[in-house]
Amino acid sequence: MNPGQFKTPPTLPSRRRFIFGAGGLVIATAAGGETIASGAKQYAVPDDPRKQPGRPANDDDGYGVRSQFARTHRVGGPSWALTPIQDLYGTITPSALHFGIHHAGIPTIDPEKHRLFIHGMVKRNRELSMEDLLRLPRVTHTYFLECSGNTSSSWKEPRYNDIQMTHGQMSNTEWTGVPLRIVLQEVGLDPRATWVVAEGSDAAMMSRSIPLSKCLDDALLAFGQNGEELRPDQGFPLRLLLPGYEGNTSIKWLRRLEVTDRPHMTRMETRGYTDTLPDGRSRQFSFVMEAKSVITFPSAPMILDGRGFYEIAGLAWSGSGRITKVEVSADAGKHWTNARIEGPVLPKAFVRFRLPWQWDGRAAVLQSRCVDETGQVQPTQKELVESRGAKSFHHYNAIQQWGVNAKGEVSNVQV
Ligand SMILES: Nc1nc2c(c(=O)[nH]1)N[C@H]1C(S)=C(S)[C@@H](COP(=O)(O)O)O[C@H]1N2
Ligand SMILES: [Mo]
Repeated sequence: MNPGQFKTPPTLPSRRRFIFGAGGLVIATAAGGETIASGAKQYAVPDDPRKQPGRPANDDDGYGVRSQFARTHRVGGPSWALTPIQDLYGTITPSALHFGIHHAGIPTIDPEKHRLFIHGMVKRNRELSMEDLLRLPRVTHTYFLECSGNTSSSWKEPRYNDIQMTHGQMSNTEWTGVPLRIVLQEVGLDPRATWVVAEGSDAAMMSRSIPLSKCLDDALLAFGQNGEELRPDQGFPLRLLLPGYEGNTSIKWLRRLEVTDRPHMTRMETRGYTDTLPDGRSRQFSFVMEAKSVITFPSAPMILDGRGFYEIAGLAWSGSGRITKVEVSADAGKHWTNARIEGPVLPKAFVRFRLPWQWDGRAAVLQSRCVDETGQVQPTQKELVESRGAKSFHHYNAIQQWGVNAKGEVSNVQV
């Protein structure tokens, strides 16, 4: 982890007074000698630029490199890497910072040799090369991807005191691919078909059964990630991308689709990604990700640099469609204020919400609560545990609470 990695944004010096103008515009005024304008030192002109020749444009192998001063990074282990959502500005997850969950490592696949085999209850079996797929009509859409194990540590104590650990298994990407519908229509479906089993070509041959209705709806055979080819971590050269569904179903390194009339009961849908309910029954095939939001600034383990103005910012999303409302509370849920949602508001994609906040230096509890276009309201921890029980692991979408103490230390609390 990165203890103490947070710095107050340099463009937002603390200990300044603010006037709230018409239209919610926040205008800063000088208060004593602590503003940017008052300190000539802070405007120091760099050393003679002629003595610092710039880097040539062609010294990077044709693929850009980030600033040597940039520090934003994933954290993880051999089978997982977490997105640093606390450090990202807008809604798009840079590909190099996309989280990764790999049940048997990241395979190296030559796209020229890769094939997608489609068989089962179809009129014609087909084997498609990447070249075949790249000739088909394609679409580009922005969708979030969230592992249904994201925030699972919050079902019980102790909880991680770090947002990257609690919420880092999610991302929002501009995906490009061929609608799966087009390929299924091309092979011709047996009218009795109801499911499609998708299999990856990693060592685990990870497979999941997907309802045919989803495959004919917005499912993508994706090869593009934020304008370029997929990263190996994300399934290069080809993955299934099921918008709004739990991340596990978006099979990476996709090599086989078997059209069937029943689910296959694979390991990832029996032993994994299934939850035990309070009455002992199992919640299985829980595909759609629930409405969820989280305040990314401030969040644990940041430390606020004194009282004054801060912009609360966060992300909200729902696997059922568009986010319609995000409310923020700074007093543990007693009062709620509508946050500003930045458009465009896309279905099954992150939205960024923001709300100006004057911190008075006293202990506070920050929360965000979202509503989606189907009317789904993000539940409290208590409501969620009451309905799903404490034996659940996946699909944790309760309201996140960040406690701020008088020293400005932000921590993961439940009040
Ligand atoms: N073939 C294959 N597909 C896979 C996985 C895998 O291990 N192998 N991991 C799944 C899980 S658990 C999740 S949450 C998502 C994560 O996608 P990402 O690694 O691109 O973030 O991919 C899914 N698809
Ligand atoms: Mo996952």
